[in-house]
Amino acid sequence: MRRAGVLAMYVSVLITAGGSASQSSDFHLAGDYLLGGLFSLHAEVVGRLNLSQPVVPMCQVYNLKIVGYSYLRAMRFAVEEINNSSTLLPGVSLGYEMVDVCYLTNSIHPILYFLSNKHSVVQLHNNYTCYQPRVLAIIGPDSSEAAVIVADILNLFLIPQVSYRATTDELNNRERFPSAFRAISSMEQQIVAMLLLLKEFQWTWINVIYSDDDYGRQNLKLLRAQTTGICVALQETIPVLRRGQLFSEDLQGKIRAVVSKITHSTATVVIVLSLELTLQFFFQEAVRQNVTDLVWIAAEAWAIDHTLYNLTDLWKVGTILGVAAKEITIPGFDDFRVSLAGGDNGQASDQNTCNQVCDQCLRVARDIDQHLRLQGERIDFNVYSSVYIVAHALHKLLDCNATGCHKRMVYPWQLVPEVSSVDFTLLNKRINFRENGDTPNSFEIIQWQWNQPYCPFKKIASYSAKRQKLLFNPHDISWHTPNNMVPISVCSQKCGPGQWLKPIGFYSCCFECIDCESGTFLNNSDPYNCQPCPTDQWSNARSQDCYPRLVEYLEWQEGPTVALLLFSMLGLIAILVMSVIFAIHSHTPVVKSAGGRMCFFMMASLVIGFLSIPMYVGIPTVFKCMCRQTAFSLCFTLCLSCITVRSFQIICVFKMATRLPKAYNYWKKYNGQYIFIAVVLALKSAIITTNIIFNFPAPILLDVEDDPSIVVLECNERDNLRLLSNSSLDMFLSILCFYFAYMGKELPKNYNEAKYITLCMTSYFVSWVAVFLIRSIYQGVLVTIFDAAVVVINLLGLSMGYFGPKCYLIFFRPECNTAAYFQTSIQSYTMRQD
Ligand SMILES: *[C@@H]1O[C@H](CO)[C@@H](O)[C@H](O)[C@H]1NC(C)=O
Ligand SMILES: *[C@@H]1O[C@H](CO)[C@@H](O)[C@H](O)[C@H]1NC(C)=O
Ligand SMILES: *[C@@H]1O[C@H](CO)[C@@H](O)[C@H](O)[C@H]1NC(C)=O
Ligand SMILES: *[C@@H]1O[C@H](CO)[C@@H](O)[C@H](O)[C@H]1NC(C)=O
Ligand SMILES: *[C@@H]1O[C@H](CO)[C@@H](O)[C@H](O)[C@H]1NC(C)=O
Ligand SMILES: *[C@@H]1O[C@H](CO)[C@@H](O)[C@H](O)[C@H]1NC(C)=O
Ligand SMILES: *[C@@H]1O[C@H](CO)[C@@H](O)[C@H](O)[C@H]1NC(C)=O
Ligand SMILES: CC(=O)N[C@H]1CO[C@H](CO)[C@@H](O)[C@@H]1O
Repeated sequence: MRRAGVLAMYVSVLITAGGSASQSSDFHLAGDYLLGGLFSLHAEVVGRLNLSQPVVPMCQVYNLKIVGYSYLRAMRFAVEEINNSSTLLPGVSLGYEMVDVCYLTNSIHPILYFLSNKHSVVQLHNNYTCYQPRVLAIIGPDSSEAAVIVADILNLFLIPQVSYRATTDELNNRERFPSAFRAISSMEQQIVAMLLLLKEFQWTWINVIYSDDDYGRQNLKLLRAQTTGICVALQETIPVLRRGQLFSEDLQGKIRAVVSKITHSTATVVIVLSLELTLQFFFQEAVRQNVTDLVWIAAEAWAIDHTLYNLTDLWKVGTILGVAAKEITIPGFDDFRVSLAGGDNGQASDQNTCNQVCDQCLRVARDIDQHLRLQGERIDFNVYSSVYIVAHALHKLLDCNATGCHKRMVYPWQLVPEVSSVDFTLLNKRINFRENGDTPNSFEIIQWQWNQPYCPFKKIASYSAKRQKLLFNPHDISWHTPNNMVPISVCSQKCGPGQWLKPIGFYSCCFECIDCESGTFLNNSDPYNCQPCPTDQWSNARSQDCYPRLVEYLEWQEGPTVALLLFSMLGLIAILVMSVIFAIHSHTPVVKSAGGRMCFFMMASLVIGFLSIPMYVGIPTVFKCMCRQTAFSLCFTLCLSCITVRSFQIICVFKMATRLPKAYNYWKKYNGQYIFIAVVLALKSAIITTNIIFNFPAPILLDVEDDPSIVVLECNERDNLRLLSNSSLDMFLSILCFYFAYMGKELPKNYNEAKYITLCMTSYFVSWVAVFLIRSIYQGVLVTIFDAAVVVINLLGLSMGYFGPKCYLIFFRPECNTAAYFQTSIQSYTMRQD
């Protein structure tokens, strides 16, 4: 049954002549082992195929593609060099069979030819383990599409295939293509290089045009998958001429529309992901429509295409940059390319298959020799290295040593593992398939130059696949712009510092710039949102950072401070002077009636009060806040209680002493006035202590409503309840004071202090009401000034209002300051009473 399955069927391959080549030519070279080469010497542009007959298309009817010939010669050069070499494959001769695939048109026929045996027969088996096809390995073909077609067929036969220009990532698929290798970096690396180029010049707004074929679509897919931070303004296809199709009006119209869209786009950078042939018409149309000053980024496929380079007036379209294979000079190849090696220029008389002829190749190559030399060996090196890869694999397979090889029959599938494990150095370049089945021959960025005929494609940067980096030679690029400025291609200009991006539509590259509000800032890590400043910091509008808020407090050098200090100083001096006067005149009736020793209590407390004024100035500290809360409060209460007691005593002397002599005696005996003062002070101290415990007077930062850039540093005493409890005792004392003053209003003039006390108390009441009001309306330093001013006014009021008139009497009315005078006035009072 199994044998029946192994049906032997013979496929006859169309052959024009039989037998193997005996003479060297561009297409054949006899050897112990043959390599197949697939090159595009012609490309499909003109002519119509005859589709009504099953014949292999003849490439000669198409336009010549001279770079293909250069690649073909590179293979020939490599094979001859290996033959001549005494170290690589010593004693073994390599041969080749090369066929023109004319781009995509003729891919299958050459494969059948390579697969067939000496008799031009491909046997149909189930098991090709022992099958010996014509060639041992295949180099090429050039385009990705053709390479995939060829690989699909070869994967059954496990014939090693090394592509020199097919960048498609499909070939990386080891399961699908176990025997396909690539001597060029992948499409993906090309896209990475392009994106790095965009990034380098900050082009974030781009047009992409791609050919309507596998090459265009695959590249586009890779590009779109990686464009983070880059927006595609316009994405258009360029129609591709199909097999046998002629360039039509319809096609022309489509191209015209694409060019027109590009001219109207706001993006100035155009990425062109297309094979070279499609672009002829496109760029002709671009020139016709006067497209200028754009930046074109060429895919590897057309990056060094000399036919496009030679288009009339193409220089007008702007700057053309391209991702090209690295240039590696092959010594001797330039001369070899145009030499008539082997005495045969390709018109082999014994050709075995069609499309192994190119009458004009050598002549045209010689015509443009100069140009080919200038563009440098890029893909040529890939072809050259492909041949070396196979040769090294064979060298290993044949167990070669320095002098010879173990020549024997080998099957192509035996070569596959050797190819995948090659590792050698060629022209100082390490070659292996360690990474993804690619050789590390990477890309570089070139610029098309029209004004320098000796360097049409100038290298401006090299791409390192390992580091994913472009290394630029600065100043190498000449832009078609005034002052050689780098062209700008952005949807929206960059925002200024402190502006956030408000996206327009769904493009991340198009945005409005909006200023961050004050109190917020823009952290560069998030350009789409302004972030609020920390609470102790502030920012102006359009800020990138916050600064600490301005801390305000009453400063020493300010006008109000100076005035306050001046007044308290004067008050202090006045009190000191008065205390001296009182001390000198302590025996006089005026001093005695004013309270005698008690006056010195009051004066001392007033001195302390005045000394506490500097506590309101400068940076508040816990100590200062504590002083503010205690010093004045205690002093004031002490003074008040003294005055109250003294008023009470006078009333007593005149009224109580006569009516309630017992009570008066008790009062005198137990020093009632000091007990009273002590009790009041104790009460006050208790109130203050409670306040301090419940509301510790530490400095705090307070916001100012009108100006958020400022904070006020002040003592934590803005508690009205506390204020109220603090002054309630004082209030009570004041009211008592008032009451006694009122009761004694008919007393002798020298005992009657009603009007002075009223004055002091009124100023006290008014000022505290004002403090309440000011505190509820204003914030900030003004309140501190006001607090201090109130303290100064009250202290001055007490000292001037109470002690001032007495000093006046002592100095200017000494006649009133006598015991006799007091006696008289008391007598006249008692008389009036009666
Ligand atoms: C195709 O070939 C046939 C036979 O040679 C011929 O009659 C026909 O005109 C050809 N068609 C074209 C389009 O050349
Ligand atoms: C190989 O050697 C021959 C003569 O030995 C020489 O003519 C030819 O140029 C050499 N080929 C290469 C590629 O070196
Ligand atoms: C294929 O043929 C070879 C040699 O004839 C044999 O060793 C091998 O087992 C065969 N493989 C299969 C799957 O039949
Ligand atoms: C291009 O410019 C030329 C001359 O400057 C002009 O004659 C022609 O009409 C322009 N073409 C287009 C499509 O604008
Ligand atoms: C460019 O075109 C001119 C004629 O238009 C031709 O003579 C020249 O050889 C071409 N150069 C290249 C490099 O193709
Ligand atoms: C090299 O290999 C050949 C054949 O395989 C063998 O005859 C010869 O002895 C080897 N020479 C050396 C130096 O190993
Ligand atoms: C800005 O953002 C970065 C990263 O999120 C963070 O490390 C940094 O602290 C931020 N800066 C400010 C001022 O918030
Ligand atoms: C070792 C070997 O076979 N060398 C041959 C390689 O090919 C050239 C012709 O191009 C012959 O001259 C060498 O003998």
